[in-house]
Amino acid sequence: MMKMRQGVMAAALAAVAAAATEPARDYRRESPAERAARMAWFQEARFGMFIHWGLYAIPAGEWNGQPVPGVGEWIMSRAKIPLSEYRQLLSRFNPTAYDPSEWARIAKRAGMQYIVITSKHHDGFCLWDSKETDYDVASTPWGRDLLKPLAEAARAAGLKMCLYYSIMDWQHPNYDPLPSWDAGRSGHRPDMDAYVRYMKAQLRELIEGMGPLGILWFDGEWEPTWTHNRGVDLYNYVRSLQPSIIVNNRVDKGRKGMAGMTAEGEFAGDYGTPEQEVPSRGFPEGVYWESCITMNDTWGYKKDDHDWKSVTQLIRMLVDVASKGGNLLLNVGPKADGTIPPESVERLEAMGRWMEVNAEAIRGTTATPFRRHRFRCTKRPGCLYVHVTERPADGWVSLPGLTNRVLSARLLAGGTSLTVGERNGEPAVELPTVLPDPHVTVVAVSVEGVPGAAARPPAQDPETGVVHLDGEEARLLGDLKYEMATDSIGEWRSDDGRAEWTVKVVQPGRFRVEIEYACEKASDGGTVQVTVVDQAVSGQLKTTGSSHAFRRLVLGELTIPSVGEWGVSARGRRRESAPTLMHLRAVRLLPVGGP
Ligand code: H79
Repeated sequence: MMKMRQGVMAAALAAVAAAATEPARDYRRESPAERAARMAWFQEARFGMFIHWGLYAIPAGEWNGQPVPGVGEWIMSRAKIPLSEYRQLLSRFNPTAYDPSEWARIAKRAGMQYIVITSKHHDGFCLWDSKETDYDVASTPWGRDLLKPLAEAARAAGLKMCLYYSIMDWQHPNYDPLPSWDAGRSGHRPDMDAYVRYMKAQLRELIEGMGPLGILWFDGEWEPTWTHNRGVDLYNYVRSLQPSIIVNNRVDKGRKGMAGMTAEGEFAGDYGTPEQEVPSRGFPEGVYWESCITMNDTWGYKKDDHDWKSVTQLIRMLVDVASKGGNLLLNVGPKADGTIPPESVERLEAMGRWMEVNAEAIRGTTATPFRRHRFRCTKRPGCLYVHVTERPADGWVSLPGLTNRVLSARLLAGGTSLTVGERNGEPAVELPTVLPDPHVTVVAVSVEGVPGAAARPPAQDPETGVVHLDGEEARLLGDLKYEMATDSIGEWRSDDGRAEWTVKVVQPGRFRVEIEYACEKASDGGTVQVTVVDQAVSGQLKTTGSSHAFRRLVLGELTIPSVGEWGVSARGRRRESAPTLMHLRAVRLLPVGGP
């Protein structure tokens, strides 16, 4: 819809006049307390539903009878479809089975706390009746807004309504650049200032029409025409319309690739957005993040994508994310008829059954107190939750370095109380002979105070025999530095850098040595050497594509002759003229053969 009523016009002019007299406020500056209060619901939620829905659900991954590789919502780009052709989908969009209350029920029953739906994806199609364009749901046979009814259903179910909005737009006549595959499109006049006015008008419609919203989830910010200044301005604009709103970091240019966290600097955005990955560890308090993940391999519905993650994988992913202090935004891609694929619904129902029993170990918790633990853990004042995925051979879960007095322990499933004792001088809890939940069995350990843990030096896992040495725990010589952003040791700029560990070995024997590393293209071809006492193993480092993409490399085998404390060190040689050697995340010694 495009007509502008006179009242609306007058209101818009008044707003412009008011904005001109008021000093612009920079919403990036707020006190830690203000920020924490604004982020509180997000921090507690831990689990939300992402919904990718639009015209692309109609072709569902197939164009002119041919399967199109890649994610479904990118079909316009992947199949190089001109707008003149793609827009014909408008006349076929009629989701007669759309039932927003059912969607809200599915999310709620899964244990989710919020919904983020694509109000407009990269293709530019708008799921509400926008005054600013005809390229919207009002121009389809369905003919009416899809978002407000969902907002109402979500709120009725106690869920926060949130919107995704793509900055990149393959349809708008002023977006810059015009999509490369559609160079012959007529009437295109690149003008980012005009396009920004369009975005702002739409965002005002959304916030004023659907509000109050939980999150505005921007995306498609990576093209060079989108600048830091524009990002800051848009962030402030959105916050000025609803000061309490949460805005993800893709509003600005600070996002670091798919790892998604925000770079150092004055970047706008309230939280990091890892995409299709979970960070290797958590972040300091006050750093918020949310991993967005698909259940198969596409965001928008694709009829041929059957690569579904299992319920166990999904539950363990939620636990992994919560144990690191983040949120999981799990995607569904509804079909063109308005139904969520049954494979997604089944999985969400199973997650819901798990959450019914175990939600207290997820919702409202914070990250594990342990630097390193056999199992994922979460905590709240008075309680530590251990998410057990496998029964240790001796049946005890040990809590090395726990600083709190343990009062009691029980399984969340069934409430069975468990024996509390000590193992190897550390507090421990005895598990039943059979774990009741094949996905994750949660042990709730009641403690005095807020669960905390003292650091423990690296030690061999007494059960598996594995020695795991984290980059973060190494003593570093030369210029080496541990970098939190990549969770690895970097700055291997001269060949005298060395990382050293001392590890307590309880089961000596033969070990296979492997490293976990990343290596950017320019540094391809260095060598790395790991030494234990007088034995060395080494290997060639091939590029992993970037300093964020980690891979394992087996270096060889060596023997640790006896029980005791042993020194392990890693060093290397760069290829001549290479800027650096690698990023080293971990060294592992894996027992080979029998014990
Ligand atoms: O909506 C879903 C996808 O359609 C959208 N984001 C999710 C939530 C998405 N679009 N593109 N991509 C995901 C992948 C894009 C990756 C790249 Fe980049 C953009 C590679 C180069 C530019 C991001 C920014 C990664 C590196 C820089």
